[in-house]
Amino acid sequence: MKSELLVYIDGKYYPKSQAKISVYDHGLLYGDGVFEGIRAYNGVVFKLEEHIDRLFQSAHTIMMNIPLSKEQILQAVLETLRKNKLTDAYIRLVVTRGIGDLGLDPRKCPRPSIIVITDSISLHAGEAKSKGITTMLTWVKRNPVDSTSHEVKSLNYLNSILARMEANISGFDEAICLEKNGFVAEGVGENLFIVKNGEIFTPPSSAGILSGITSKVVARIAKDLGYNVAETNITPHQLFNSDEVFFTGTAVEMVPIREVNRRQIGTGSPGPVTKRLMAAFRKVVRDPREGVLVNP
Ligand code: PXG
Repeated sequence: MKSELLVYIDGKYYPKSQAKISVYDHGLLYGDGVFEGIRAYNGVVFKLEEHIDRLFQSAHTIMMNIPLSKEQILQAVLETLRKNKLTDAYIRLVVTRGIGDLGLDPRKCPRPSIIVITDSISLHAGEAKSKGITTMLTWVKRNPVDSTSHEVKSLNYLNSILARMEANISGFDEAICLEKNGFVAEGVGENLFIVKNGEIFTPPSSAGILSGITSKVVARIAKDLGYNVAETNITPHQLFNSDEVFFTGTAVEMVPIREVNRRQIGTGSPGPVTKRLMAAFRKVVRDPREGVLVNP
């Protein structure tokens, strides 16, 4: 029998079935905490330092002092992977506000808890990547920047979960959220790009979206290949009439979108720019210079 995966919680390692935190943890009671989703490819943790930087930025905004340094967090991630003998993995790094009382005041929580889950992943997502996925614009607006927006990668994902549920019950693969003025924002856990006349556009951070690590890499790849890439407001009409549309994100990597609210995008199959960027992206994620080695 395969032994259970080990989970890091506050400096100790527990088998998955015993990896538990308190019901008084404000991460559970109020969604008070921050997280990162990270991938390792072939013994390299892709953009690990960037993910840890973003984790600390999220924590800074919610005024939570992570009780370890960035280097200590990085070592905890690597050690968890090594203990589990994982070279290709999905990593969930979570920092909760910690144990408090039954009131939302975070001053009652003396010490945040740090959790590192490393699990195996299947690298091939089936037909989604070769054929593209169907999407819908939902009524669930992305929270604005003067609210609990997705700029902070917090444990509050109900906004995304509501949007995803609408896609599920309507028979679409994924949802796309608009921001409060009606411009296109992002997917539930993915950033969005469109291609029009050979140029590439993506929504600005004023849309209340997460500043994606994958989207930054994809934009850089596109620029290196000679494409113009610009952040700009995108209307639903512009989205429907794009030549190509795709999502980026740690979980989905890059995935083409072939339909939005039953409007076919381009030819209805992944376009040449998307395919070219996907091929380049596949190489970049396996480049040791783009991440941190699990076994240095
Ligand atoms: N927008 C939001 C709201 C996200 O949560 C992204 C964009 C893409 O960002 P990155 O940095 O990953 O390129 C995310 C990331 C999941 C899952 O389990 C979701 C994310 C990351 C990892 C796993 O669906 N969201």
